[in-house]
Amino acid sequence: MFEKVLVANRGEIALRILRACREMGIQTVAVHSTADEDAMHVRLADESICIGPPAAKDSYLNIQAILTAATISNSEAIHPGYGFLSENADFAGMVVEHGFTFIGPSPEHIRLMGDKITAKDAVAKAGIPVVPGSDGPVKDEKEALKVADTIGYPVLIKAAAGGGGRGMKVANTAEELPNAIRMASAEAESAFGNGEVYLEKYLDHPRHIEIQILADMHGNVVHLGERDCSLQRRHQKILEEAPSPALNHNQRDEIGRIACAAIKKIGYHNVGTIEFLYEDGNFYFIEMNTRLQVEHPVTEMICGLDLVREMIRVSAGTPLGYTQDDIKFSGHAIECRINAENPETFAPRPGRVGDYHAPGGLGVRVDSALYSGYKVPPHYDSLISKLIVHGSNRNECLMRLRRALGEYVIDEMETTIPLHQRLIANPDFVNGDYDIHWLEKFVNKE
Ligand code: MV4
Repeated sequence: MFEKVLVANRGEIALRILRACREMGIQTVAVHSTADEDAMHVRLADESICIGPPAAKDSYLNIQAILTAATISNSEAIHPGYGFLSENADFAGMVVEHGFTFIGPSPEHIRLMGDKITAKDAVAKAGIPVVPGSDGPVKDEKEALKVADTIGYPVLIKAAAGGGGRGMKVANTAEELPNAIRMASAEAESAFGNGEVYLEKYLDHPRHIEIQILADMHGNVVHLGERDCSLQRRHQKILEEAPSPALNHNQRDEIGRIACAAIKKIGYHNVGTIEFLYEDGNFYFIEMNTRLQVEHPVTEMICGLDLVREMIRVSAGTPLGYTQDDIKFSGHAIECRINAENPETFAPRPGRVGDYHAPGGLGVRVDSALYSGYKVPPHYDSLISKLIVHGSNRNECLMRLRRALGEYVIDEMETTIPLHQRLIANPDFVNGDYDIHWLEKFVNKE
């Protein structure tokens, strides 16, 4: 096992990783920007190194500074967390070239899944169902019209370098298609420097369901069930739950088996998430995430597994030591993302936290780097706390969640807690009756 790990991240996820390391007897190194001198992750680590000024591009995205910090601290491995450099294949490659272990998949697999076209092609060949569409990039208008004619309108034009919804355009008719392609391609070119686009059948009322997988470097692969992440606003997830209210055991087992077989075939190792759209009983692959995700705790709560510990173990070359039959799902978990934002406009509201008290008690977990007097800096994302609640079933989970949300004290800050309180009182949500468009309508009407 590693003796010392550098955590190339900040906020709650840095704490999450530091905690796993401490439990494993691994020494830790925090890196931080000048804006984060008083941040909790700096205090919780064994050592800390300042890597640059507040702007992320000069600190948490500064590859040279991070590699230098790893060198001078004598670290063996680097955990990237989520966001920042976590899905940067060049960074993963440089980490390895400098003699460190990247706690994550190989640079090749990050690159393969980072391009949405090569990702879709690879998983389709490995047996995963994908959305009907173009076979690779669309070269020109003529080809696009032909594909659209075969699959039927409406169609969605997506950027190969996209993800997170950027560079997507819907075309409802053949008349709309040429302009939609030009616009999607131009947007992708300016945002990513890659104007390549592909075409898919537009699904109009899907759920977003993602499968968590875990694979070691010896060909052992397990899935840890699914998360329903349909509740999003402008491609930002607000609340996630596991299991999905829309799936039964047989559907879970089947898509899980398909996912594991594909992961094995692709030779992928470490944690990963296979994202699907789920509509009218069918799964359609959209993307694969090659990182630890924000919402990983809901999976941990229902399978009783420490995903960060597992990803560190497999990165060190340790075999999983268990099989799919050993994974037992228990109860229901929901995560609420608490952001330092106005709960109506979602405008960021950084600033100083007054009195602070986090919820607790049976089945309640709070992943957060907040403390009383902490100044939430304006330079990074606005996630300040994740409330994760577990219950023996969905109803118990909801009752507990309502109770826990009421316990939060985050004085002198605007947060999205009131939004969550309204959301979990809504009958559609209580019934699990929602798709990817439901939350936008909910926040726009109330
Ligand atoms: C789609 C889709 C409908 N049909 N693909 C949005 C971001 C990217 N991850 C994929 N996205 C979508 N792809 C087809 N063929 C609808 C979306 C989509 C979406 C997906 C998941 C969660 C929220 C969403 C909100 C709007 C659109």
